[in-house]
Parts: sequence; C-alpha cells; structure tokens
Amino acid sequence: MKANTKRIEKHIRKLSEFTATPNKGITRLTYSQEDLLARNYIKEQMEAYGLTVREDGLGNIFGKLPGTKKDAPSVLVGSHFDSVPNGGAYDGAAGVVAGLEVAALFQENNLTPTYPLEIIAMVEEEGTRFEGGLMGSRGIAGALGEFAQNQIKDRQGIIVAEAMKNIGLDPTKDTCRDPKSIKAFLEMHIEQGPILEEAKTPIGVVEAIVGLTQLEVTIKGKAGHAGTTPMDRRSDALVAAATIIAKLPAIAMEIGEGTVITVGRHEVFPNGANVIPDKVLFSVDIRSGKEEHIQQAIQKTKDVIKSYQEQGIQTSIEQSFYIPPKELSPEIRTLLRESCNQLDIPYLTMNSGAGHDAMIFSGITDVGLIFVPSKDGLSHCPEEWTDVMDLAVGVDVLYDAAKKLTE
Ligand code: HGY
Ligand code: MN
Ligand code: MN
Repeated sequence: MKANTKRIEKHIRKLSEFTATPNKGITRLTYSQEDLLARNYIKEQMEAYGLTVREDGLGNIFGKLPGTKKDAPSVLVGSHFDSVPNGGAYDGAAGVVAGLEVAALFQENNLTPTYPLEIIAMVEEEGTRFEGGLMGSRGIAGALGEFAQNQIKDRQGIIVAEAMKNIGLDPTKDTCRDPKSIKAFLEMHIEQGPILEEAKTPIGVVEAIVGLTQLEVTIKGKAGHAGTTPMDRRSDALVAAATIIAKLPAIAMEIGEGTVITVGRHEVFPNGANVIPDKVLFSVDIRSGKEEHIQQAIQKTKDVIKSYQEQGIQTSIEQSFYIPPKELSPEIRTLLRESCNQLDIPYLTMNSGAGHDAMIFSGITDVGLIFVPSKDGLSHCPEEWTDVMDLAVGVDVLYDAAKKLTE
C-alpha cells in the first residue's frame, strides 16, 4: 500500500470538524463559515504538498503541480467539499482527501510529471444552498450563465457574488476553463449504496452515471382559519401537495429499471398550526439510467400535478436543471481496471445512481470515477462511514492512474 492512512484519517477528521451541526452530522453550506474553515485547511495542505494554490470565480480550489511539458493540459483529481444538511463526513470530502494524498505521494516520491497535476476541491455540488447543484463543476465547464455569480441566489435571496465576498472570495475571477487545458478528470467517491460492501469488493470502476433532473413545484391555494372554514370550502395547498406527492413513487415503479423519484424538500406557507396553508413549494428529484425513462417520468409527474383540479388550487412547475445519463471514458475505465489488476486490487464495474461532478466534466474531457464502499450503503446522513483502509486502497488506484495520465 502506498497511501498513508494516518494522513488520510487526519484530513477526514479535520474536515469533519467544519460543520454547522456538530451534534448531527456534517452541514457545510457553500460560502459559509464552515466552508471558509474547510477551504483554509485544504489550501494549507495543498501548499504543504508543494502545490501552487488558486481559487476561481466561484471559489473552486485548485492546487497545481507543474509538469515538464510546456503549456500542456492538466490531469485534475478531486471532488467537492460542500455537504447536504446533516450529511456524512465522506461524501465529497473523501475525494478531496484522496486528491490531497495523491499530491502527498507525488511529493514523497519526488515525482515531476510531464503533464501538470491539479488537485481540485469544488463548491456546491449538492445544491443545498444554491438550487440545481453541481455549480462548481458546471462553472468550470462553462455550463452556467456568464454572470451566474450575480444571478444565482439562495433561498434568502443572497446572490453567489455577495456570499462569496462575505468570506473574502473574488467572484470576478475567471471560472470557465478552456477544455483544452484539461487532459482528464479523476474522482474517487464513496459508493453511497450497498453493492461494494455486499460484494466484499474494495473498488467500483464506474461505467455510467444516471441522468437526473430536479423540478421545483409550487402549489397555491387559499389561506383561512382552521376553525371556522368548513371542510367543503377550503383550497388547502398542503392537502393538494400531499395528494400529488403520494402518487409519484408509483410512476417510478411503473417505469422501473432503476428509475427513482424523490420529494426531498418542501416548504409550507404560512406554516401556522391554525392556518389553512395557501402555498407549498416542493422539489422532485427524478433519475434513471435511460434518457427515455427520465423523460417519461418527467411527463407523468407533470400530468399528475396538472390533473389536480380541486377548487381554487393552482399548480406550477419549473425545471431547475437536467443532465442526461453519461457514459464515462472507455479509455480511462480501461486504465483504472488495469491499475486495479496491476495492484492486485479486486474491483467491480458498476453504474452510479448518484450524481457527481464527474458527469459535468465528462462533457469537456475524459473522466474516470472510482467508488469505495459505504458501510451499510448509507449516505447523506450522519451514519455515513467508510473504513480508512478502503479509502487508502482507493487512493492507491487513483495515484497509479494519475501517474500514468501525467507521465
Ligand atoms: O444528489 C446526488 O446524487 C449527489 O449526492 N449530489
Ligand atoms: Mn451527495
Ligand atoms: Mn458527492
């Protein structure tokens, strides 16, 4: 084993200290004080490993080890460092830590690459603060509007640029990378499911990532007194929303083949116990491995919502983003399988039901994604856990692949 488990453990432990909910998992919102503490730690470690550090116009962090080949494209290795509310210590962080450890191994072995190595820690993959998610990688890939920092806002109406300045970041810096400046992107991520653990296999080589979309649904009714309004004279937005939401799982089950539909976030207004709700906002997260299945699920979901015609209820739907299913680079998948074989590390090939920054990068460069096991398949919760030995095995594969891609 080449990776240093002590260093890996230290980085995971330190990053997990930067949370707004220390008693209930990791809550690290982009551009929060917790982001700032994590960012400073990551930059410090990048400098300690001999990297030249910079932040772009969204606050993505890059640590570069120059190569000998002039103006050559870089091999990027990393993941995201934001979290879901009350999430776990490994989602995203494991991939950033793996990148740091790859840099440490390059330094320890005095490796000077031909192609530059860039370790990357990205913002806002989860979409917990700014809707849509994958914001950091979409910015790098040029998939956000030119003035995104002044247009994208959080649910308190704070724009990205303002939130960035609040922690000392400069939103006017360049963000979009010329695809010709990137040779490949490698990401290690926890599986967030049970497959590797049940197969007692340390590595998953990901072949494709599901397509996903998120709808933002608004249900409008009429506020009223809970005590004096007869049941047959109500336009209760929450009853309407609940009736609609209860019909959505059947759509996914009917389409099948791994199609999933989740209502993860909802807000009730005015949210008073003795007031009939007049507005409900809720999210609908739809995923499937096949594009036609996602389109079917979107259409059926919209039909269910529009078919709700109770008196005084109005519905509206916005699609916050759509990313088609992505097959990852066959060449890099072969390279990763070869690394596993040469290191005598068992692996499985598999697809990803979770979205990842890798799917955005696959639109502009060759991408490789490896999974390491999640205990009990749990993720997006405080119980999320991956053994440090599994993290270290993943780093060994990543390090071998990064050496080959940069030589
Ligand atoms: O939602 C996802 O699949 C990822 O964790 N952002
Ligand atoms: Mn996640
Ligand atoms: Mn993630």
